[in-house]
Amino acid sequence: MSQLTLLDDRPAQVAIAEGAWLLPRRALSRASAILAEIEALTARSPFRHMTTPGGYTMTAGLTNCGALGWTSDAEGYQYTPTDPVTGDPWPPMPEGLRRIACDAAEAAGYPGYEPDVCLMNRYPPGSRLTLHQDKNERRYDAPVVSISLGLTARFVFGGLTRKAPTQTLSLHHGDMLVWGGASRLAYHGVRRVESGEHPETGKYRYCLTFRRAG
Ligand code: MD3
Ligand code: FE
Repeated sequence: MSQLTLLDDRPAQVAIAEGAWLLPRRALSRASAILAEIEALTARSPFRHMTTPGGYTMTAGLTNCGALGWTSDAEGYQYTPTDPVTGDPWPPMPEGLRRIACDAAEAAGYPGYEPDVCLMNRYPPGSRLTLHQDKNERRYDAPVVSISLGLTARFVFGGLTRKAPTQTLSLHHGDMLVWGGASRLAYHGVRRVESGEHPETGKYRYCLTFRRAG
């Protein structure tokens, strides 16, 4: 089941791990507005395929908005105030997006969230994100908040070591995750996205992840 409509009987908030929540459909009613924001933001800082320090090219296209943006190249991973492709500052984080992230964080028990990064991922069919930790941020007391749009993905998460057992979860159009507390440094990844056609995003899956990096 990859298209959920009338069959979606998931509750509004599901505990996934310690400090981690799935908020099914939370951004669904604002999905087209969010996609329009992505369109405008990527006209300024386009999606690009970054290189990893290991010499691989990432299969997902990435870009950012906010005061800082996550980048990867042969030298390593870092947060920078400017887009290395354009030389300009990353586009500011739109207030509407920031509000959606902060409201979700608050609903999951993290009031006062102040994200300074929105990392945007675009997954074409066949792309994936191997198991990793998000640990390039300066501090880990703030949660990571995500909005999934378009094609459904199987999200994999484990524990605090690479070999801890993993679980898998489907992320559908409009679903949000709030990932903090004891699970903030959990290993996680995204399985190969299967080809499909979504009425709002065509052949792509998008994921916006909000972080406090600075
Ligand atoms: C942080 N993105 O961009 S959503 C990433 O669906 C990333 O595109 C995935 O992992 C995606 O780094 C996952 C955000 C997320 C989910 C779980 C986490 C971030 C997390 C668990 C621990 C720490
Ligand atoms: Fe991650």
